Amino acid sequence: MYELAKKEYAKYGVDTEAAIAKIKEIPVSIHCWQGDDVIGLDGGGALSGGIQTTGNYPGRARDFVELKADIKKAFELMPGKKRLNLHASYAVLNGDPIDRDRYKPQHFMAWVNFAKELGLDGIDFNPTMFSHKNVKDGLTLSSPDESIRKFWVNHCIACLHIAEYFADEFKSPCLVNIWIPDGFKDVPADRLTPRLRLKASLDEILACGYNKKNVIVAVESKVFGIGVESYTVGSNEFYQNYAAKNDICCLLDNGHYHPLEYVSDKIPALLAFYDTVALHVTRGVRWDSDHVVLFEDELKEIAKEIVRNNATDKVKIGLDYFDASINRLSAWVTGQRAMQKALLYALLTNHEELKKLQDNADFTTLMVKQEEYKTLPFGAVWKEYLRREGLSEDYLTEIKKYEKEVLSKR
Ligand code: RNT
Ligand code: ZN
Repeated sequence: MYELAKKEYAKYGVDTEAAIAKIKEIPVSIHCWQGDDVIGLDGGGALSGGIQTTGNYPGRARDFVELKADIKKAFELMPGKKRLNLHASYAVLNGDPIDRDRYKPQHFMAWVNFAKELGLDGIDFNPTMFSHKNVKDGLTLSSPDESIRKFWVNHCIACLHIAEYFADEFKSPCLVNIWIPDGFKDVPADRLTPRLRLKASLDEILACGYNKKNVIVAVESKVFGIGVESYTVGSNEFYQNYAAKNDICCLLDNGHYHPLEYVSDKIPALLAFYDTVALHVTRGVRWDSDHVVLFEDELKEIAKEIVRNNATDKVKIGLDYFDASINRLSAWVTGQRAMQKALLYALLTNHEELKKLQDNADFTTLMVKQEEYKTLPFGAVWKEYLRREGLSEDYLTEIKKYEKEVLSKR
């Protein structure tokens, strides 16, 4: 099947071998938080901040040991180059009565050892500014309470130093993504001052003297959240301007825009100005519901923008979804494989030819060719890629076995 597919793609000027070689180089950062419904290990308890997991499928990882075991099993079933995306709330405190503003590299040493054991490419990081008592009236970095605002500034600074440690350990830059839940349920009386306080907080964080070569700071905007419907402090315009003026990077989460806005279209807009663009790939069903990523049209478009603009080094791909209604390992693997499929699909396209058709205004041929691509034997190349990664299309049997032997006993 692969040999036939190879010939078929060659007719379009596509080298399947080159595509398989290329996809192996593109790292995808996999979120640790799918495994435990975003609860974390530092005692934050219930998830807050306008994000929600729904469902009560048995087998949630309840501690570090269980989470590690699940990550290990899930990662074994994922093809390609992998990074681990950690939230600060996954600190391994071992009883240390320390709060988030004083977390140190030592609290993440066990994660570094684990990631090395798995042979991962690196670790990415996220300050956790939700599920904590110091989220006061729904606000963190934009809080009018100076001690609250300061606490979260210090948390972010602590995270930047932990990120330096990750980068050193893996000899690979660490992306630190700042997302805050701050906003208001109903019509605000003042939309500017909270943003000015957020701006001041970000200024203070960035002035901490972190290693800019090793640590890439990103800011993640959002249009609304549950309970934060009327206004978010960290809006798209706010962060995009902040990032541009302060030489940091924007993180685009494709669940964070109006449903008729597309992140696939935002990626090239930002690539015209930025060296780095970060992504949280998710799947919103009617709202930012964080469903498992599937091999769907918008995901394909996102991957195309990364591949055809030669931006595989510039776009930092991270996954961000959490479904508690199904086997969590299947959620992890299905989403990561969908991202890989979309990348391979984009690599199996003769973009130069299609771009020429556009420039020559031959939109008839462009439309017809783009339709033809959809029925080329993609599945055969995907299967071959999996085979070379020591995997097959069937990951469910392995996961069901793990569910029976491990998850069902929790
Ligand atoms: C929330 C943001 C944020 C979180 C994770 C857990 O809407 O997408 O990135 O999902 O940090
Ligand atoms: Zn996100």
